[in-house]
Amino acid sequence: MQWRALVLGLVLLRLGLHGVLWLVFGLGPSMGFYQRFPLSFGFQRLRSPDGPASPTSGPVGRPGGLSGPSWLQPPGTGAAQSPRKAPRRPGPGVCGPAHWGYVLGGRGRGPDEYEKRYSGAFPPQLRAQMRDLARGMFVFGYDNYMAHAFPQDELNPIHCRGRGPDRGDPSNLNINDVLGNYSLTLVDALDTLAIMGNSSEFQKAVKLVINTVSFDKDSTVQVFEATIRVLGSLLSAHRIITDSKQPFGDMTIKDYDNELLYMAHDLAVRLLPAFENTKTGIPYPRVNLKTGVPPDTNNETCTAGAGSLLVEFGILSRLLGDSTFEWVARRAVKALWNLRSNDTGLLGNVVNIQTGHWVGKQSGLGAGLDSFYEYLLKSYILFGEKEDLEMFNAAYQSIQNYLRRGREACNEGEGDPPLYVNVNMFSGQLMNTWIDSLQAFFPGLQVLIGDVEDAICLHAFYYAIWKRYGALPERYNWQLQAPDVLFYPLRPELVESTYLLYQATKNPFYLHVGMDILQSLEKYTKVKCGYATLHHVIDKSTEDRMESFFLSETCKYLYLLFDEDNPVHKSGTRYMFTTEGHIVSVDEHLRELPWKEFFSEEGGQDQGGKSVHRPKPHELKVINSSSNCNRVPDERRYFLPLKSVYMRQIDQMVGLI
Ligand code: DMJ
Repeated sequence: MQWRALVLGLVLLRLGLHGVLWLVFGLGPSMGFYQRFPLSFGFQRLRSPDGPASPTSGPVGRPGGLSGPSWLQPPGTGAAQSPRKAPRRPGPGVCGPAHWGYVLGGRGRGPDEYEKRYSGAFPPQLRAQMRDLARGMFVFGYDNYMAHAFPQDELNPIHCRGRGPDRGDPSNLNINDVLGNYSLTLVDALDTLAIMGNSSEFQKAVKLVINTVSFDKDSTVQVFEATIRVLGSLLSAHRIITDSKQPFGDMTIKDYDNELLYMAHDLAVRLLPAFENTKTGIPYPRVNLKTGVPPDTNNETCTAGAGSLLVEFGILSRLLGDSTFEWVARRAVKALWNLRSNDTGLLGNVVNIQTGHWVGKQSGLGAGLDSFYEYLLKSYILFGEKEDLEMFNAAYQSIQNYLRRGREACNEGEGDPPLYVNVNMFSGQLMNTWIDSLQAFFPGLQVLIGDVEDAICLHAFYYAIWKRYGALPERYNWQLQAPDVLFYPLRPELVESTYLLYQATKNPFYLHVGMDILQSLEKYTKVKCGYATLHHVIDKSTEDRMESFFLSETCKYLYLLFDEDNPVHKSGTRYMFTTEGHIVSVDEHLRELPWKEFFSEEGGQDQGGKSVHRPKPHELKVINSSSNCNRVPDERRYFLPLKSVYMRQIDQMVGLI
């Protein structure tokens, strides 16, 4: 007994020490550490109890002893029955410089040295230099897209050509899900132009979009991708144009007549067939913009794809005074929510939209689930619907209970630093030993709910991986200490979290992180006509693709990180970022339910006896504070009647909200 206790004590001590060393090695954005600590990065390669560390494919069983990192251990014995205790929370002020000296320096190193290096001032000239570098990065990518690729969807930055849907191979979903033959990169980049204060290019781009982009295309796209990249961008730009305060400079468009809003409506109506003929209310993953759901379509969708439409659809509904879009998006969220496990409260990553059967039982924070969680919270922030917050809170608790492994607090106690792993949604058992680069968005979401302490830790883990490769591999195996999937398509998630953590802490450490990321992007991904996907994060070979989110998110967050005085940061303005990084101002206007009044009247009167004009179902009513927004021309190409099936269902919605 005594022997066991002694061995256990020694192992715990070693793991605790390991954790400190990991933080020290993983976090330092500049040279110096390796001389002082002649050990390799992070944890040693860990072995499973029966031999070499197991590969990623296939479930990894619970090890028999303490031979693996604590991330292998379920949160309690019999995971589904033993939720993790609520994490300890730091007291106020713990995230200030002293805290940072502590984290960066590790116990016993004394905070001063590290505070000096990372928490000291980031000189204003350097900040301006980095801001200009980020702007230059955007401009180089954008100008090359306009010169070599527009009106196609994407830029092939190595061969300086455009790229559209892969018509020759409809099964090439990697391309066809996203590229709809609608000048995707231009549309997705609109609000970045505004945020960078480039009013002439913003105005030019908006006019180009109005005059040249059409959704009447024989393109089968993913509903989610079209929503977040295109619909979201159109709505964001529309709000920027019609904002009476014009904080980014003059972004108004002469004779603007809500064209972007009508385009958003047109696109959304073309996406609506995805919500028809589904027994659960969970939408089909893909639609053809001309013909609706393809006859041979798949009945399986990922949770994030089906359940992260509420922000864009809700904004559209509230701007138009037409509840249809919000209703279908909300119905999808609720249908998914009702399918969560009774034991763990977790959702899986792939579901059959007709049977409600979970095809993918993996629960995690990355691919397939990421923005589902994000939009529960962001819908609440935007629309103030309490049920969204309740769902988010319950989901967050389940995540803490079953996905979070490692020590309880970021900064103290024994064991490995916290990590969120992939588990079986029903049992809570570990399913594999990788995390993906999409999960790096999560610290940013934690900032929004005030769990800054935990956000700091998870962000640090991802930054440690970035430092090792100068990029984030698509999947990283934390047990093997090696990438499982090697490409990096210029994703924004780590930059996004870095930016939000900087806003929350104002700690210059995050400026150093941003500078490091910016410099590696310049070094490894810049090619002749733009920035290229890294095919292999180790040998740094590239692929000829620049995804649209590079301009709409990666460059935007980098720029905002260094642009302290940007209008987005001014007090009095409150902006929220959609999952594609598009800004939406959070204001009371979006918390109104225009259709409440619409549905409350029978025979022309509302509940208070006021007479109300009840529009016909096909009448497009624009609700907008700006003066030129109430004129709705009769013959618009974007004018499409609502399908009666939605009108019938809308009555039920009144009861829901
Ligand atoms: C973007 O399209 C969005 O951020 C989305 O939520 C996740 N994937 C990409 C970026 O990686």
